[in-house]
Amino acid sequence: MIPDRWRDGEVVVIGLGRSGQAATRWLRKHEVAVYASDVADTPSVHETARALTELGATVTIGGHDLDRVRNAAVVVVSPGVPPSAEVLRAAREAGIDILSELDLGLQALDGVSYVAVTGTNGKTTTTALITHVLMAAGVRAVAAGNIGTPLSAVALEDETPEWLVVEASSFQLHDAPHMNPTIGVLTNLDADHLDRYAAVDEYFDDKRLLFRGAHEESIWILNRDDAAVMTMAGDVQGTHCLWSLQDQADAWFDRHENRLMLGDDVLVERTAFPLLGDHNVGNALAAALATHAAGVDVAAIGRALTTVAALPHRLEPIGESRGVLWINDSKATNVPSTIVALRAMTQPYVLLLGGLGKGQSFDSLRAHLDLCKDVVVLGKDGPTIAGALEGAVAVHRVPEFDDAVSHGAKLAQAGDAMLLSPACASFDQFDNYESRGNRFRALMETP
Ligand code: UMA
Repeated sequence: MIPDRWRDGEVVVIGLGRSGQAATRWLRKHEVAVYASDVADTPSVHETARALTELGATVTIGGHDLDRVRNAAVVVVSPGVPPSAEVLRAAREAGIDILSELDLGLQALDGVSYVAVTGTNGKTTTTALITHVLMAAGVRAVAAGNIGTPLSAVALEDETPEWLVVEASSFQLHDAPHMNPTIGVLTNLDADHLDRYAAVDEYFDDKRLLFRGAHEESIWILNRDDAAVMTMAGDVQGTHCLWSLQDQADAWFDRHENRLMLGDDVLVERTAFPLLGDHNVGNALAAALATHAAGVDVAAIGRALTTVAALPHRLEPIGESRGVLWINDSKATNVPSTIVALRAMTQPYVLLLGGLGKGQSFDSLRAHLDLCKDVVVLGKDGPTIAGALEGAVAVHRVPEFDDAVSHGAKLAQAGDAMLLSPACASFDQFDNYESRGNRFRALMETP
């Protein structure tokens, strides 16, 4: 798949996180000349630079050589680099093609059937559920993309999977002209990433790119309860399969009988599916439709859904301390995700909110605090959240994360839950949401 043009010149890789490293390794394995660079100048980027230099790549850190970028055969970009970055502007102005690492991976894995999953929330869980069901049915499936393993890293493996399950973020879809999944899933659409996009429509435009390769054989798995999803998918070519929590659909939740259905067939009793919250019922219905379309029978899907575990940092019950159930939902980095968690709660709870907001309003949280006893607000945007919740619930302002957790733990009583579902990114106090969730767990274990 490597065009002669790339071999004649130099491929430029921007960003040396997981994506940039995997892309560089894959290109070097195929003996393509690579110039890779990162604006950061940290010990870990130094270590990456050393390893990639050993493979024959030219690497600079602490900035990008824009002249080299302007002469690239193609630019491969990491998802964390915004289109507005100077380096990408320079490439665009010089007329250089820009591909996301995801697109490079799709090309490298050409011929492998794949499910692509996108949406504002639920895409990681849905990706994991689809992979779990396929694997339980004996299919060699691999989850990749935004869920953590770059596609180029999958392409580096000796064994090619039978099915790929690709979680695609809007950032990755932005420069992915080869996106053309066998099965595509759109979980839901809501405002997000307003720190990167000037307006919600711009963000939705990137999500729409899931459908860019649509053709008659495409299969689309869509959330019928989400009007924005139905509008976006509208008359996209291919077969549309719908799931609903409200009404009968191709896959649906029979609330009366408390069971998940695929058409007229019972998939699984709700009580036998271990994940908390209606939203996870929706994720399971989407996964059931996707895996059924991939050839797994109803009974095997139902069995597999009884053996799933909560993903780390996603509404994950992590243990009990003095009769209080601690729930780690650190992955909830936006308001809609936190609302989903609040709606899943079935016992009184103390809520930890705050961190670095993404520009959206926190007012909509007020309507979902029925079982919430106290809110502890923390981090850079804690004061904004406190202002938004004023009068709706008791609010305690404790800026530092550790102090906020120990304050929350003092407020919670036996029978309550302690819920970390921050509605904010973690970058004001942590490297990422995983570190924040891990710290929460550590504080539970050593009160
Ligand atoms: N950088 C530059 N120049 C710039 C700007 C940034 O060199 O002008 C550098 C940064 O210093 C950084 C790198 O570019 O080193 C960007 O790396 P990255 O953030 O893309 O990191 P990766 O490790 O490659 O992780 C990415 C995804 N990160 C983002 O989308 C922000 C990971 O999703 C994904 O798991 C991984 O690829 C593998 O596919 C994380 C994420 O937060 C989980 N995703 C967002 C979300 O879920 O909300 C979209």
